Amino acid sequence: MTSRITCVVPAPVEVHPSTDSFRITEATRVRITDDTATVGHYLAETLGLTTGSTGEITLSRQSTTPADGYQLTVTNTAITLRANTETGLFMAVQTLRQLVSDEGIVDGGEIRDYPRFAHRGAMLDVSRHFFTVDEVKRFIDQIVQYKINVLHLHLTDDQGWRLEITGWPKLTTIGGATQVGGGPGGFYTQQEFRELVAYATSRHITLIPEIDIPGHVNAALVAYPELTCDGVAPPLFTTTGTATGFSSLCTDKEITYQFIDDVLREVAALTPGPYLHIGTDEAHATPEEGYVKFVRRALDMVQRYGKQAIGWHEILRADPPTGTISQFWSKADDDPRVAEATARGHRILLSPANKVYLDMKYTPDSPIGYKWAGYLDVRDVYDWDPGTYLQGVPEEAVIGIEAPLWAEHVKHRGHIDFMTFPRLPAVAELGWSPRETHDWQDFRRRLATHGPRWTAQGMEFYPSTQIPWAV
Ligand code: TNX
Repeated sequence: MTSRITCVVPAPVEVHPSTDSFRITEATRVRITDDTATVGHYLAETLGLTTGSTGEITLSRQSTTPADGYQLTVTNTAITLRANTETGLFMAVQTLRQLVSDEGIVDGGEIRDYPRFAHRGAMLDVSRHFFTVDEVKRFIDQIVQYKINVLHLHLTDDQGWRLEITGWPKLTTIGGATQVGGGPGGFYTQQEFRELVAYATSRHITLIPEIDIPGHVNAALVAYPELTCDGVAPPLFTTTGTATGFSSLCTDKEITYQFIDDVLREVAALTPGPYLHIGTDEAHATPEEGYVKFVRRALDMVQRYGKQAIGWHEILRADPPTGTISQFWSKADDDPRVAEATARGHRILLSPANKVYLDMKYTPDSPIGYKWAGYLDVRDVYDWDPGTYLQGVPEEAVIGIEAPLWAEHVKHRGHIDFMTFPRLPAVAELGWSPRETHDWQDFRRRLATHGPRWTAQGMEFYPSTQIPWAV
């Protein structure tokens, strides 16, 4: 059998297998020091081991390792994880987990590794169908195994408003009361949201909250009809289907700006991370002049509350300041406005729908999903280069890559598993691994060995016929 050290996903920068191997037993201990304690305890918990002031598994801080990078060495007698930062050590732990067999054998060798892009994200839409705090935590624990370091939560949309805002309680009591198909919906209290943020932080995940404005706001308008131009509350929106872009905040009313100021202030205060996502996509029901005025005022607020704004790439219509990040989601691989913006110093986050939309069907036979951006089997997701993909956009302008899981069709955690795995590991490899390691045949071979792990973790992944799954 090939060594597990040659099967790591995402592919490390350097892998040097050896003939050594380390056997983990009940007596194996994780050696903890002051500056490695947090990750050391996480490692021990993950592998079911104890910690101590001595031990065969050692974590240490080493300033010469690149940020978020690490070095991992496995010999017959010791396992050593070295990194400059806690995040780097956490990444080393994720690699180590992939090297351990069911019997506790760790294949020997040495790995040196660091990421290609800083931002390696997944997005979960909790508006179209609501997912509980525990379901989101489960998702976090799945995605960190592939060195994903950003979780973008799409918290509001036409179908439901999912985060408590203290000054505007009906947003959640009314606007959070249902979902696609008419089920009971739900929302996070601020206390629950803080718990989620803390959990994400403990997993070295930056959480990006998205409040989608000025469109995609039907749930808010049902709760507060004064935010519409005619003052009339629309009905709750529970239909399954592709309708988007039909709702808008009234950009001519001052109360709209009081509203978003309160919302953005509270969300900023709940979020330790640097980013606030303000949506801005598909605002087809917002007149152009109102859209531009609205987006600029919203951007001022985000800045006032100490955050950096992200918007879907339509945000460039409002000519935002260059610090604003545009999340590119369309199907075309050229967009002159995006290219022009990057020439002026804008940075881009790549989420091309025809490459990384996790809500697309794999094949015509897939039981759930859309197909408007095409069928996306594993190879479609894997075989492209974020550094050269968008015409006129240089790699330096790309902060990274993010795979959105829109949830019109995603009803429960089994659906989350099915749509996310095995595609997200392909996205993770595009975001982490050096381009020189890119090789579909080798990726298939490595990924094939991960199926049994997912099964053991209770994940209902899609067994794509493109992958020669190990059993
Ligand atoms: C487009 S991508 C949307 C979402 C839908 C998704 C379905 C984007 C910014 N907007 O509102 O859920 O397509 O695939």
